[in-house]
Amino acid sequence: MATIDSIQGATGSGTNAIPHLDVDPFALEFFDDPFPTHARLRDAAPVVYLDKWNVFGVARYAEVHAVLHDPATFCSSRGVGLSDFAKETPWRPPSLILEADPPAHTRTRAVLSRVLSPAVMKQIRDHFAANAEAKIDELLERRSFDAISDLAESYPLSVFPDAMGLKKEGREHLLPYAGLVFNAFGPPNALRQEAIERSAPHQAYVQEQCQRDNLAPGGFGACIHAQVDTGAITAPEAPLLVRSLLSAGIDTTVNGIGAAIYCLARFPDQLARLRQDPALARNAFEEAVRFESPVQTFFRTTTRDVEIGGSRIGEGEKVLMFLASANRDPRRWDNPDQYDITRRTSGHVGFGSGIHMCVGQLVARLEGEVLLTALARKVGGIEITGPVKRRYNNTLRGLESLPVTFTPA
Ligand code: OVV
Repeated sequence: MATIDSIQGATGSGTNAIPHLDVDPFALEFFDDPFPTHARLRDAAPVVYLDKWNVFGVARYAEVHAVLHDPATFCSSRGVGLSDFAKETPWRPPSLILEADPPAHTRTRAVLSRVLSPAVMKQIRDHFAANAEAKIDELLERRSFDAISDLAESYPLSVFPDAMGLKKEGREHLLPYAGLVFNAFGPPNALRQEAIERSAPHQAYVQEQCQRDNLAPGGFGACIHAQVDTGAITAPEAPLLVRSLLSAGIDTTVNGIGAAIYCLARFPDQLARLRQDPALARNAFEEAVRFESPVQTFFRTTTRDVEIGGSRIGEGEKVLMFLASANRDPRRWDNPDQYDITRRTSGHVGFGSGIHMCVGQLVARLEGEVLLTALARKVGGIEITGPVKRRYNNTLRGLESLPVTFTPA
């Protein structure tokens, strides 16, 4: 329960006491059903303190948005996980984009923005759409399958590694590597420690595939390396930027697509609405990202004493942003716990917001849109036919198994 740390003056600036909560947002019981605890965190105060990990937390939309939009005060270069890079050695060399602040971030961000631009989406769209249709056709023939392994994983793996320009061999390392990266943002619990213990072969694979010679011409990887020739980045920076796409480009869309299928399976009226109007596919995917928030949390680190939500936080403190909670804050959203594919989703923070907002969001939305478009045209019904199993990760929310039957339209 909330306890009051110190009663300070009720007037004046930045003096509201910050409630301490005994919530562990990286515990398996929390992952099983985070929503009631999100409400508790939001209702406790604009800023809370989590004694379990000695961090501040923001769970309301307004404060999450404020932190995301003040990168000078809430920096990323000390890591966006629990570990403070000013005090601890990172488990891998820091990302040149995720774990960077302006001005360094501005240059690397521009490079990846060009590689994943609207013009590039136009070039890959037809191929991504054809693979989505083929995947839905194949699953309609099988009728019963696992919507996680056979769809949410299988579809991104059928398009993204090829779009990167990766060789065929070794791709089985991609999801374990991403799982490791997202577990590593969390505290030193069993999820993080066991992932790091098993990480060597996955890290070796990724490091090798980031090299210029291992990336096929025309792919995202080769495009990144080509930016060395224009002087935008140095040769040693290119493999690290490829690493960012291999870290963040697959497991995120796996969990985004998994969220969308799980929503449409649980809310058949929304599937019916989507079938009536397949043009809603892109927003149905976006709403699934808001509703489930595949990326649940990120940290920032304060660069100075700062006031937020009427409370003061000192310099060098970790602040945990509950993106998933912001995405269901009733202070911001009508009926936040309803999956509504016609909702005005803009402003959700499932892709973050501000200067670090997902640089791959156009690829994610492309995958989600073309897959849900094919589903809207071809699938008449989705029935959950077996036990739904959750997959546990310190940052990613999604399922291990979702047994379903598709009936044709
Ligand atoms: C957004 C994100 C997640 C994980 C890794 C990275 C980025 C990266 O840049 O490596």
